[in-house]
Amino acid sequence: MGQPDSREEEAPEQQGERLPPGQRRQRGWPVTHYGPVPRFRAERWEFRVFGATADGDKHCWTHEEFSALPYETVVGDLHCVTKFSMLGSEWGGVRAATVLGLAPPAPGVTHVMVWAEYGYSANLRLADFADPRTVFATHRDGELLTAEHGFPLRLVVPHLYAWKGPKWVRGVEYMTADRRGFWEERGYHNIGDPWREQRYSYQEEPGDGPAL
Ligand SMILES: Nc1nc2c(c(=O)[nH]1)N[C@H]1C(S)=C(S)[C@@H](COP(=O)(O)O)O[C@H]1N2
Ligand SMILES: [Mo]
Repeated sequence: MGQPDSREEEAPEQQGERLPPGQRRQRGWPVTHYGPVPRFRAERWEFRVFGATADGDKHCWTHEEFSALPYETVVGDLHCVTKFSMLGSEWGGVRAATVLGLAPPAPGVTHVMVWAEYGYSANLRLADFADPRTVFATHRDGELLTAEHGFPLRLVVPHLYAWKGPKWVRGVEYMTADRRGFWEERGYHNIGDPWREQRYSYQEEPGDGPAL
């Protein structure tokens, strides 16, 4: 399963500092998602940016076009709210910031909804989406993603719980107000910062999210 992880050799204290509260380190890469794994059909696939774009238009990329966008790598951890963390993967793909540059949002945009196959969605604050660590990944540690892990494209937002990173992602909606995504409507925290242990919606404070 993948290559040996050079970060295995980290001192335990360093690993500890990288583990958010209540998380334990998982070796290997489990598969976690709701529902079936979609089948990829290149000719039917497109990536869409829509909603409150600066020019009012939808922006679409075919799989071939999206694959030609600048490829960058980001080292980041994956923290599942069910309490395991996979530390130190190198994610390769297109930074969300690149997409924002190619399809700029209108001035009033504060949040985005990231959409995936079968209607899975996750909402993010614009700043979390624009963060340089946020990447639409095609690869992990130099290897193409497998179908179970989101091939052909998944979002990785290393500084938030992993449900904020849809696998099989198909587009982004720019929003001028916040709206809850799939898990955020089903009891999970609207923001999902693992360092603040924002797991469940009952922990939300005023201003953290729209009324349930
Ligand atoms: N489309 C989709 N993406 C998803 C999910 C899902 O149910 N559907 N689950 C999320 C959750 S809760 C986690 S922990 C990660 C798991 O990614 P992995 O299976 O590659 O480890 O995917 C996230 N992305
Ligand atoms: Mo998760």
